[in-house]
Amino acid sequence: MEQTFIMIKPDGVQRGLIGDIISRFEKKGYYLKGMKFMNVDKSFAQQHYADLSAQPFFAKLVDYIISGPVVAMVWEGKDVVLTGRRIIGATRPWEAAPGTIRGDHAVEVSRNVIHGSDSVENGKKEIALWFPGGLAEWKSNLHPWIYE
Ligand code: DAT
Ligand code: MG
Repeated sequence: MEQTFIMIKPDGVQRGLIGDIISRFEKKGYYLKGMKFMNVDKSFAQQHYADLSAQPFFAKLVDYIISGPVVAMVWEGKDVVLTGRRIIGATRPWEAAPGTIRGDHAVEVSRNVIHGSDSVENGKKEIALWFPGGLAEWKSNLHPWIYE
């Protein structure tokens, strides 16, 4: 089973979307394996978005991520990386389909509410960065009702 790193960005927190977002992953049949409500500092945000450091919007992106608390999570399940990205919707909210998180709740690319890992490999890196202390271990009793 795959794991992905999901973060509700400061705008998602301020706008009261935490419950809605968690619900979508929970109801789908994925398992929450880690969750922290926290502020991140500048160097941590720069590390998380290191791949984008050459982009013209990098400084603005880092300032946005450190502008308030975020919800950092690890979700586990079959194909959760790609399917999680589909639940989140396109990076640019005007291209995100209705029914996706960004399609339903975001307008601007620079206020797009949520982050999700874009590959299994990057998911592993991000989980190691955000959850160095490890993850919760559990399995739902409903597992056989969700997975064959
Ligand atoms: P995603 O978050 O969908 O994986 P990404 O990794 O390409 O998208 O970019 C990371 C974040 O950077 C994205 O969620 C919002 C911000 N961003 C991307 N393109 C931007 C742009 N042209 N202007 C401002 N912010 C941008
Ligand atoms: Mg990305």
